[in-house]
Amino acid sequence: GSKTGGGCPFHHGGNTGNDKPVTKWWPNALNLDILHQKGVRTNPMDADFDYRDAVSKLDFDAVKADVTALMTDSQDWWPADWGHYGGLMVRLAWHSAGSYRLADGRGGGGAGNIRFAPLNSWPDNASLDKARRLLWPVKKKYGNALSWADLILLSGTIAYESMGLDTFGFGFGREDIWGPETDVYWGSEKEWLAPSENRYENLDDPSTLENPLAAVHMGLIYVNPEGVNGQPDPMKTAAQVRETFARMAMDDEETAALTCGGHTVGKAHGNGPGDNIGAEPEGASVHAQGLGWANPVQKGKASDAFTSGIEGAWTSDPTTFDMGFFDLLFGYEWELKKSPAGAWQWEPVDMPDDKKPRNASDASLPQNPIMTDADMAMKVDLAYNAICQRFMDDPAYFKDTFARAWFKLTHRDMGPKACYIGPDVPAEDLIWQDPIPAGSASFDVETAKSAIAASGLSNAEMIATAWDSARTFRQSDKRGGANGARVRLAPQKDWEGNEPARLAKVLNVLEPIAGEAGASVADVIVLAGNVGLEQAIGGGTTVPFTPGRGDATDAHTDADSFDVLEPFADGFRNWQKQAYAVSAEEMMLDRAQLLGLTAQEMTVLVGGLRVLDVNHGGSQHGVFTDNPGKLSTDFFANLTDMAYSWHPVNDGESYEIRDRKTGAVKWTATSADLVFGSNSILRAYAEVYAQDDNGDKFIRDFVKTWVKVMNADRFDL
Ligand code: HEB
Repeated sequence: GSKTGGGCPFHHGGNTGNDKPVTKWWPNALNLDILHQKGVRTNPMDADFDYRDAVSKLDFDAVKADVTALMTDSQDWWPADWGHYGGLMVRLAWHSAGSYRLADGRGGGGAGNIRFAPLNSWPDNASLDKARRLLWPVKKKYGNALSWADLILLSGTIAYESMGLDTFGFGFGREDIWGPETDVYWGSEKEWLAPSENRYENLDDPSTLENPLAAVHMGLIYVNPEGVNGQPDPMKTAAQVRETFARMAMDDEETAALTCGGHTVGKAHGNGPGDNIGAEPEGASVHAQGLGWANPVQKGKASDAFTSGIEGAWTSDPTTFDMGFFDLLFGYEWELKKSPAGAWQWEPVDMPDDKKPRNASDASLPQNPIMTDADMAMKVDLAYNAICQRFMDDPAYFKDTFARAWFKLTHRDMGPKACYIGPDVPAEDLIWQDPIPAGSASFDVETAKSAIAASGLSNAEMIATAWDSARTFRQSDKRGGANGARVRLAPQKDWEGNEPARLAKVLNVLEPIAGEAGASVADVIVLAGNVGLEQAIGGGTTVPFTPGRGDATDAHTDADSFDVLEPFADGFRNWQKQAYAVSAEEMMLDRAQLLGLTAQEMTVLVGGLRVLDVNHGGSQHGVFTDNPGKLSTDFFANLTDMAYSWHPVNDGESYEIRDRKTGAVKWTATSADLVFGSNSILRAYAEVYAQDDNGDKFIRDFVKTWVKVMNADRFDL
């Protein structure tokens, strides 16, 4: 504000900065923003724009030719090392994909999130702003038909092809987002690269890294290249590499292939003190125009670039995909040195000049190659060493293993094969795609429905089973969901959240009905949920159903990688496996985000499911109705009724809803019930459904949201 009270009518930083969200005063209040990230108002595309449609019409050959040409079209404002951008583009694609973590499926390159904070400004992503700027002419030319997300991953793949690797294929189909993701937890540190102790219970035991994180420091994709907390020790680094790569679903062989194949090309940049490197993109001045890490001593030469502070290439010929990484790592002894920027790096003992890579700007200058601590880990760790020996014995095997691991890395969060578009989609089914055989879409739905209705199963049993089969879906990496009926298979059939005994009983009834009808079990599970729902609504309402789901078998199912889909809490069925540090309503919110629901949809589903009496284990918490089993607005009407008061019992473990006049306990609840009355936004939605005029709307909205969840994984439609 100004001293005079006149002056500029606009209050600096009023509501345009980032430090004062209006809710900052109440840091413990549930923040529903994660449910509303992809609003129509932030998306600049026309309402009828469909990216999958647009990209299918792309001139794929022309794009690939343009990206290939770009690799060797060095620009003066950021000259290419040895005249080839291959290494840089591979690193862009890898850092874009490498933020993926299996635990919640979040992160990864599937949405172009590296364009936005915090990823665009992570210290580990230095210089990748330049890589994206180099790609801009291609993005500009192909426009809406080529998303940034697709272009970024394509550029790394084409880079490899242009350096001599036969890649495994490429699928297009990644739709861009238009602002930072707010649902991804990257860690609680307030300082970049804060010491690793912050996120481990015990730094010597890498498995104690805080879940779901998959990097050892804030701002890093994986491990510290100089060693654990910057102290070189390849044995220790090996353990960290193993754990962080496992958290993105990579085993030892894939990890070794990726690391060795990754560093077969390109170089590390740290040819100088790096003292006065400018702010990262998000913190730089307006005139930096979105670029960061300005280098005041760069003299327009590739060899001046500063990124990690480590300096040098890994191989003798860093623009060719060859066996050079192994030749050098295993062919020489390596000793610890400091780079010109003062970073720890390993350099070879007594390497003849003719074996050395050349300076990135001057092909006449031999320069020592380097290994990071993580590269040395491939030699000193026994398991990685054995894998590398096999790769060296059989280069074709190495190339194939690398090509497959690269494909997995860059496609892991895209969902099933049905989501891939374009001429280079590999025909082979891969186990990590969670393949599902096609099911029949032509069976007689009405006959199947009659058989289900006559089966003797209760509405609650059918609704709960359908819900459980569908609720594993997560839009983050498009895994889980009702399709495939993996709820029949290990490990899911034994998850406590699925009430194994009830599940087995229901499946015993539904499986023969599916056989009889010529339908998949997956379809019949969902159909039975619909039948239960229709009976609970009454009055001839039909719940829309789209047949065509298939049944996966154990052979289609990588059981280990399904463990991460196990629900530890389900606010929709008012259950949690045990007491957690996180509140029931926070876990419900997180699950709603993964299901792709809005706050309104979460509200209508919870309120409806409560009165349908389908809580886990038959718990009566939140069943605020005198007519359990009938779909009604009672949950909302009673929650908002001042005839009752609300009381915590057992230290807030649960709540009692008492009649104000008599003091009698009318119902019980959890915080996942009462939050719909306490949180001002959820209360606003609860009031909508409690209103006398919205009974029909409630039924309509509930059915619509139910169908949305049942169909969330129907990428085939
Ligand atoms: Fe890497 C680079 C580390 C993995 C690919 N890397 C790099 C660097 C570093 C690293 C430090 C340098 C940067 C600058 O520029 O300075 N990595 C690392 C680690 C790890 C890795 C620690 C874990 C083990 N990578 C990786 C992978 C891949 C890669 C997996 C793929 C596949 N990188 C890469 C490339 C490069 C790098 C290509 C180069 C770039 C340029 O050239 O620019």
